[in-house]
Amino acid sequence: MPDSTPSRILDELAAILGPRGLLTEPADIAPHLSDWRALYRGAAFAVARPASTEEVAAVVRLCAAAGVPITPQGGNTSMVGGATPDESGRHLVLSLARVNRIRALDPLDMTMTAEAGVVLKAAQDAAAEAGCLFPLSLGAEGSATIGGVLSTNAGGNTTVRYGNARELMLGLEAVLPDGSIWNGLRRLRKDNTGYALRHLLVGAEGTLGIVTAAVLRLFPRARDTALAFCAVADEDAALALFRRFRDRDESAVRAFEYMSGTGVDFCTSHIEGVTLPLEARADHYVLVDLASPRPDAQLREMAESVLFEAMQAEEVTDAAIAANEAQAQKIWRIREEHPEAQKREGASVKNDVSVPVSKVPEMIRRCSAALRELIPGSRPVPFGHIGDGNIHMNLEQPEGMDPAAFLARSHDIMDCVNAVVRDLGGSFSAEHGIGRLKTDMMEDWRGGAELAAMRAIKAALDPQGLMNPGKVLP
Ligand code: FAD
Ligand code: 2HG
Ligand code: ZN
Repeated sequence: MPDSTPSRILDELAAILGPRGLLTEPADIAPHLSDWRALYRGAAFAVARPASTEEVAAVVRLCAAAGVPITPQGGNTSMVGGATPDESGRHLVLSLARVNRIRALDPLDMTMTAEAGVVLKAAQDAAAEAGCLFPLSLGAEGSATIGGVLSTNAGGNTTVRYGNARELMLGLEAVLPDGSIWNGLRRLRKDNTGYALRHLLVGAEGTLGIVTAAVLRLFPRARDTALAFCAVADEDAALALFRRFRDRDESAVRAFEYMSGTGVDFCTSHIEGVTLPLEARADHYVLVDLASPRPDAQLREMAESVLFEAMQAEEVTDAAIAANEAQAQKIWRIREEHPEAQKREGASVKNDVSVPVSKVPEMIRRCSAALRELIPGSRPVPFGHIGDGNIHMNLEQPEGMDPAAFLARSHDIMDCVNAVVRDLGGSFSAEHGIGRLKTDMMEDWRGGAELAAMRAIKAALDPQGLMNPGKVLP
């Protein structure tokens, strides 16, 4: 650490943050040093927990003057090691957990101004209390924060209807790498005033500054809903069913999720309370979630009619429609528990990929065959957001194989999937981001003019390279 010793920095941090705002004991710091997947274990000399934008700015200014690298952290649910510091011990982890007020909610503007540390579920609840909807929804919503979902441009289950986090953001407040506060909390639907700085920070994974608050878009709440869980003949049938629902009423399709038989088997065998709502097991399933702000939308009737047609066409082989909200939530668990169930089954390698929606069936089939050939006995577990072309093309270890030996093949597995994805015009990183896990793929996929422009932006905004170093850019 140049010039200033850690103890000097610690004194100055303590003066800014007070006793509740600075963690230095190893036991207190430990939960901030590893990721949800346990892929990385880093080190940090302290965790700063500022309680306001001004405190964030003071910490960033101090670090900029002292040359201290910062790892921003929200709910620490990153799937790519994005919020974990490296092993050097030189980093300060900057947790936004205490910058967590909802500053304003306006049902006429249909906006909410929320600070970065507001947990996604709390933002959803605040919108619901005001009779509105904040639609971003993902399995980690009980921990992930507004700052985190914007910094990763998270997608989740409702992208098909409402877009990614980026589309749900109108304005932003951030602390830039020099410690200056940029207040761009504008509640405007139209605002063409030069470069869209807010969109640069969204998806930057903390490498261009610290998001401290955002203006989020709200929507009318659902007054009619219906949820169906279906066994489908194959991947093409899943897509054909998506098209049937979309053609009937695109605006009603809130989520359309695919699951393989293998993944659902893992959930029903490992997760308490998760059961199959159908009579027989199948190799392919789809969850269809319909919602409308119109109380008379008759979505249950619509679902029944579309499923009847799909059954006659032999696309759907069996289906259950939730009778009430409790049943709907129970069915959603089959989908949401996929990451946890895969963890309990053993070691797995994740491939968060996207292809044009029309190519999803081919992608799943080609990847599954190639992966089985690469590692005999391995179990492909494709699942996810088929309605927007983003499938988690994950691979579970063969039964009985040493997990470490399986994980040693991670790069071969990712390369195998990525070769197919590239051939189909897709992306190697759909919604989880690059973090630390995928930096070495950036040159290959985004090299040339695109990566050069990204590096120029990074150098202009963060010339010392102190904001989340080692992430995103190789
Ligand atoms: P963190 O994990 O703390 O950080 C994520 C990245 O953002 C890091 O690079 C960090 O440095 C940076 N960062 C965090 N806060 C700030 C800030 N205020 N300013 C600047 N940078 C910041 N993701 C999806 O897209 N869709 C899903 O469906 C989905 N499902 C998930 C299910 C489970 C069970 C889990 C564990 C994760 C899932 N994720 C999903 C991944 C993860 O939840 C998202 O990436 C989420 O957006 C991360 O939010 P967070 O607050 O936990 O951020
Ligand atoms: C989901 O959609 C998340 O559940 C996690 O994006 C995906 O575990 C995964 O691979
Ligand atoms: Zn996902």
